Amino acid sequence: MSKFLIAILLFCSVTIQSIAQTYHPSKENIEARHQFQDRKFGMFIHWGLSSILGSGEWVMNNRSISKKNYTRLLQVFDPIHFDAAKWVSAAKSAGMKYIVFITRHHDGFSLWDSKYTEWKITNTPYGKDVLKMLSDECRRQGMKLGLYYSLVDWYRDDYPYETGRTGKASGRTAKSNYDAYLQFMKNQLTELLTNYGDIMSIWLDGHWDQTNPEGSADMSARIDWKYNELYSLIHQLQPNCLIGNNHHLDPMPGEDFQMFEKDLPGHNKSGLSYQAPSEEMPLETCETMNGSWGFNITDNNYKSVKQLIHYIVNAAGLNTNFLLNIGPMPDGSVQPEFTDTLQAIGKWMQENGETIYGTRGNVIPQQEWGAVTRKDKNIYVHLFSKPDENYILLPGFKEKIISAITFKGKAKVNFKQQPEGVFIYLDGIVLDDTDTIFQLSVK
Ligand code: JFZ
Repeated sequence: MSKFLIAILLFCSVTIQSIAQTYHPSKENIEARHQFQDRKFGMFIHWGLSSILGSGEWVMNNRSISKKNYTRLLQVFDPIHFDAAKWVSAAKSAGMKYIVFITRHHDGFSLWDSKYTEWKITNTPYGKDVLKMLSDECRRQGMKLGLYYSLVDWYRDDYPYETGRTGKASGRTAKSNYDAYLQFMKNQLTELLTNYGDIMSIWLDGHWDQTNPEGSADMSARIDWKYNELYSLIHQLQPNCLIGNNHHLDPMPGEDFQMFEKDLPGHNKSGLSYQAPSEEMPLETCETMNGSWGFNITDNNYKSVKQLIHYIVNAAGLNTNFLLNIGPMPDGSVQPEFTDTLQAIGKWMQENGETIYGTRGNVIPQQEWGAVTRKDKNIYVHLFSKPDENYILLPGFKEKIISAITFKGKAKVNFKQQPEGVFIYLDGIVLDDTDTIFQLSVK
């Protein structure tokens, strides 16, 4: 081959690649992103066969359960107290504006009546399509619905388990076949995006199974996931469905929001968030109410109402949605520790939601004392605890403030605008134990 021809071929392949990597979200998709950001607070639901064992959703992997043994759960699953209306009402009364439901976790079990597998809810004694009931109920109650879909599969032979980090005790011996597995995922995603109405988001998870552990220097994937094929299928089926992928890396072309796990963007206490927050995309972070996603019978490490309210506010201050998880029990009911906390959060959101919903963050850099949100001409300053001084400073805030009041009670608050920022004086103000909110109005 002549050098010229090689050069042309090289040029073509580079251009084709860069075409595949450019993604121009549609107008309705951009609009859906804004609406998603306005919603701010959602409910994550981890539930499935694994719930029966009361040991979290990774139990198959963590207890090295083979496929053969795990399959026994199929004849046991009978969630007689599952009531979609109760779940959706619980989310609604907590002030949550969307639900993200696990349709298929790493154990590969489908919680809907999929044509493409026998490993599904309709083959349990329960026999009913819970996703159908949940999506109908969401529509009835005006709740948006997103779907979690696992990329890693501990059950199927065609998933490239040989190069995967998890699901090693499944007992699989057949050679995997990613193309077949990809087709299976496409078929299933097509069902999910065709038979259950408008889907707000597809929440993918499992990329990390094919990489070195988080924080390694080399984070390249051991398989080509062909995300462009999955992503374009999703966008083709529902253009305003937002794609997020829990790969814990920088956003990839075709994705519509960036997610964080068990941390605020820019923080990495959990060791799962090395990625820098995107400045263009909506952000979301998810967190558990105790320490577990799926039902865990010994996990009593519940977060307090106050902690979770601070999480919502801090997230909003960082322009981030908060997706708070429940792991319902195997019978479909939700334990009172969760429902009580959700009720209390809901009461707070009812009184103070105006300072959260529809706001945007990053008004000032993150502060020790709390967080700041903004909607149009209103700046909401959230103070969590009494500072050492009798004031707080909003560093670098330059816009002209015309009034400052307490959000609750609307009492006048003293403030001073200086070159270094805005001082809000706390003398004479009764501080709230959870969050004292000041409302500043700008010109
Ligand atoms: C993932 C899931 O594995 C988990 O079960 C849950 O659904 C959560 C929301 O998302 O969390 C992860 C992701 C990656 C690792 C661990 C947990 N990892 O790389 O070790």
